[in-house]
Amino acid sequence: MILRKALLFVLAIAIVGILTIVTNSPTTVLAHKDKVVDQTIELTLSDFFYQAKGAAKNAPITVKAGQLVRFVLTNPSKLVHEMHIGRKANTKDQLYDESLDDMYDSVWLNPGQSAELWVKIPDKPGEWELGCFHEEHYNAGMKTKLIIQPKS
Ligand SMILES: [Cu+2]
Repeated sequence: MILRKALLFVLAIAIVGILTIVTNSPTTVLAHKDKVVDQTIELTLSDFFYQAKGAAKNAPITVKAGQLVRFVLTNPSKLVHEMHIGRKANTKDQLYDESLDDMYDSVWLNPGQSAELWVKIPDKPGEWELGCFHEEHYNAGMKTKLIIQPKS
C-alpha cells in the first residue's frame, strides 16, 4: 500500500522535480543521478519532532532556492509519521493550505521505514514548515521551520 502510494508520488512528483522513494532498507535513487545534490539533510521523524542530524529537535532547517536538496528520512519510532511541506497549517483537513509544491502531498513512513525525498527547492523564499498531520501529531509539536533563502 505504502509502496504503491510511493510509486504514485514518483510518477506525479518527478515531473516537477521532487522524487520520493520509500523502502524498508537503505535506498538507491535511480533518477537524477546526473544532477548534483547541493545539500543532504538526514532527518529523523519521531514522537513528536523532526531532528536533522547534529541539530536539536525541531530546529529550523535552512535551504536555498534553486538548489537540489536530498532529504534522507528515517522513522525509528513505533508510530506512523509523515512530512508535509507548506505553510498555513490546517489541522482540520490535515494539510497545509499552501503547499510548497502543489504536486507534492506528503511522505508517509511506517515504523522503522526510511525514504529519500529529492526536492528542487522552488523560488519561493521565506518561512515554510515541515509538519506531520497524522492524528494529533501536529498539535503535539511535530513541526519545524524550513527557511528558504533567496538565490544568491
Ligand atoms: Cu507524526
